Amino acid sequence: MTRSEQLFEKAQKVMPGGVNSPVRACRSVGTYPRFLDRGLGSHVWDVDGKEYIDLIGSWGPLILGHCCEAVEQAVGEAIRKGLSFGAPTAAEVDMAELVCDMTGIEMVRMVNSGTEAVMSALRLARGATGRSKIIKFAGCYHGHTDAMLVKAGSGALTGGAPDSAGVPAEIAGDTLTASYNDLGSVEVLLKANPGQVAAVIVEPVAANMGVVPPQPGFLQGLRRLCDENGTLLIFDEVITGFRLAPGGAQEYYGVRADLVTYGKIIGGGMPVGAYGGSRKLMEQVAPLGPVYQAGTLSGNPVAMAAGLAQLRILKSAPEIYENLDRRGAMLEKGLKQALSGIQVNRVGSLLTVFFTENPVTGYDAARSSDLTRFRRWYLGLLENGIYAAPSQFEAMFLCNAHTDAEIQRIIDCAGRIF
Ligand code: KE4
Repeated sequence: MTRSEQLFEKAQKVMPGGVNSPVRACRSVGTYPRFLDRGLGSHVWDVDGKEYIDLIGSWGPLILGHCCEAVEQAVGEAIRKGLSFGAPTAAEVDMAELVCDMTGIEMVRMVNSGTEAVMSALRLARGATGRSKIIKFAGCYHGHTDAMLVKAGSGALTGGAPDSAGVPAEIAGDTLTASYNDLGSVEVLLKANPGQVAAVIVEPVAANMGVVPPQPGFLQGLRRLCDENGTLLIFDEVITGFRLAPGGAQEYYGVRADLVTYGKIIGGGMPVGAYGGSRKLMEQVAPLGPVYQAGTLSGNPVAMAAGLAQLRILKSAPEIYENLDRRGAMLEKGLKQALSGIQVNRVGSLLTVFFTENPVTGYDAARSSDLTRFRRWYLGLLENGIYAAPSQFEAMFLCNAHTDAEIQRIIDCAGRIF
């Protein structure tokens, strides 16, 4: 038995599925998870000493790679001053000012995960509008807050049904489900629920059904429909924030949301989420306003140090985004040449290979992908020292530490798998 297998055996006795987050269990690709021991730049090593090119990067946070010197140094300095105070610190002000400067939002509140950011933004949208209903999109994932663990209800126009045990039907009933890249499906729901929809929440680039870019006009159309219906537009930028551009998808697509949620990159690898928007909206949040939200470790100084170090580099070096996009394009082109019967969807450094002949512009097309071929793809990459997401419905995350040679190695490997 490998050390990973031994650890997994032990882990399953004391943790549900042996993991602290379901996707890590590798259940959809029929293998055991490789327990990782360390990372450096674009590489990780598992507990058996095997080295991999890392295409997960902790699911997005490590846009500068593992053990980025500036991030490590900032964390080291912060740790020596104390781990947590539960009191305001200068680092939180620096972080808030930097996030507002990079994204164009006026106020921001730090929380501890993307889920918490979404949960808080939804409550704020409901509190600010006095409305209860939320529109989300099938195939988009926004963390595990009850209102987002909802699938389309029986009637297309009726409220949703729980998509997890433990989510009360009453809560699910206030979440309506539309189709990504289908403005008509949003319009129908807004018309069927006049004056009742607090917000539309969307991943500006869907990355949890695999990567599905917004069709031209889709985001602009959502902005228009929300304005016409007094509904708030929430961009869930937990993945796209600070990845597509310093200002995230708002900058990349030139569409402003009313509220934006962040996670992953904002923490530099530490547990950080955030939500923000206009001063008018954010002043509704406690202690100023009636919408309550709180957190013991929100704005934690060590986490702020990591996030600040990473964001400051991203702000100061716009060429990083050109490099990420160039390498993404190189990988996309190479995979399309190496493999047949696939679609490659990419936005910048986010990329997914779908094993289907159909263009993947939405959730149904994504689900038409051949999961048996995907499984072979995943295991073939792993055997060749390439660590990719163990699910068809995730993204590859390129980081600034990936080299052209590594991109070429991934392409060459793809050509050997099939
Ligand atoms: P967290 O609570 O996991 O920090 O963020 C939830 C979340 C919110 N919004 C979007 C668009 C997200 O992608 C996520 C979480 N992303 C997944 C990967 N697709 C995290 C990986 C995991 O669940 O272990």
